[in-house]
Amino acid sequence: MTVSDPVVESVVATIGRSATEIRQGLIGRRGAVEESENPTGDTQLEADVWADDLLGDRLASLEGVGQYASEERAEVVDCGGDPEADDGVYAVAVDPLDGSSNLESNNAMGTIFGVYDAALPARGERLVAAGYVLYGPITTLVIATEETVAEYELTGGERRLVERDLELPEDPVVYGFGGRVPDWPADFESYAREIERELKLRYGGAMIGDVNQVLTYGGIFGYPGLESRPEGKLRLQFEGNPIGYVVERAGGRSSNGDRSLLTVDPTEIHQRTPVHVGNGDLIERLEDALA
Ligand code: P6P
Repeated sequence: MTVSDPVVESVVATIGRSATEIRQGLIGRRGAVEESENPTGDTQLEADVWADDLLGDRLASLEGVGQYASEERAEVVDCGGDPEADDGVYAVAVDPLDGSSNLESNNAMGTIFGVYDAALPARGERLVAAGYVLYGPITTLVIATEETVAEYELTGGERRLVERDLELPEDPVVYGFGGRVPDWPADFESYAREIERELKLRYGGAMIGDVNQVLTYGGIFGYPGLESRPEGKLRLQFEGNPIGYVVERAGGRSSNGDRSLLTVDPTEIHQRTPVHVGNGDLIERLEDALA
C-alpha cells in the first residue's frame, strides 16, 4: 500500500529504504562520540551525524521537498522550493536517530519524520504525513496520513504491510514518563502516582520504542515539563508534532499539558515542549491535573 500523494510517498519510500542501511550502519559505531553538540545541546554521536547526512542528502534531493530540517542541524536546509507558496512542495523534519543514547546499551531506537505543507517551523496542524522507523527486533515503519495509520515490516529496502489501520487500543495497559521524579512538578508527580497504580511501567529511554508500546497495548507516554526545565526535553518540530500526529490519527490524543501538541505555535525550529501522547481519558486527566 503506497501513500496517495506522490511526493509524500517518495519521502516515505526513501526513509523506508534507508532504514535497513541505517540499521546496518550502526554496527561498529557504538561509543563513537562527536566533539560537537546538536543545536539543543545534546551530545552528538557519530551515528547521529552519519544518519543525518545520509537522510539529508537523499531527502533534500527529492522532487517536491522544499525544505529539510533535522534535530542534528542548526538551520533549515533550503532545497529550492517554498512549502508555503508552492502546491506539491513540502518541508520534511527528521529526528534521524531518536534515542541514539540507546546504541550503547543496544536497546530500541528510531527515526522520526514529519512532512509539513508549510515552511518550518510550523504548527503540527500543517502536517500531511508523519511517522517513524523503529529499530527493534524487527525494523518496522509506521506511517500516518489523513487517510489512515499503517504499519510495515522493512527488509532489504522493501516494506511489507502488516497493519492497514492501526488504532490505539481502548483499554490502556502501559505507561512511561521521562525525567527524574525529584525534577517533576508536584502536580505532575501526583498524576503519575495515580497512573503507576493503574498501569504497567514500560520506559525504554527512546521515545519511539515507548510510543510504539502505547500504540500496541494502549496507555500513555509522557516527557513532562520539569522544575529544572519547564519546557521539557523533547523537540516540537521533530518529536512532539510527528508523534502527536500519529497518535491522534490512531484515535488517541496528544498534549503539551494544556492542549493538543498540533495546535502549539512554534517560535523557533528547535524549541522544546512537554510531550504527552496516549488514550484520550488519560490525557484528559493529565490536563485536569496540571490545570
Ligand atoms: P531521558 C532520547 O534522547 C530522547 O530524546 C527521547 O527519545 C526519549 O524519550 C528521551 O530523550 C529520554 O530522555 O532523560 O529519559 O534519557
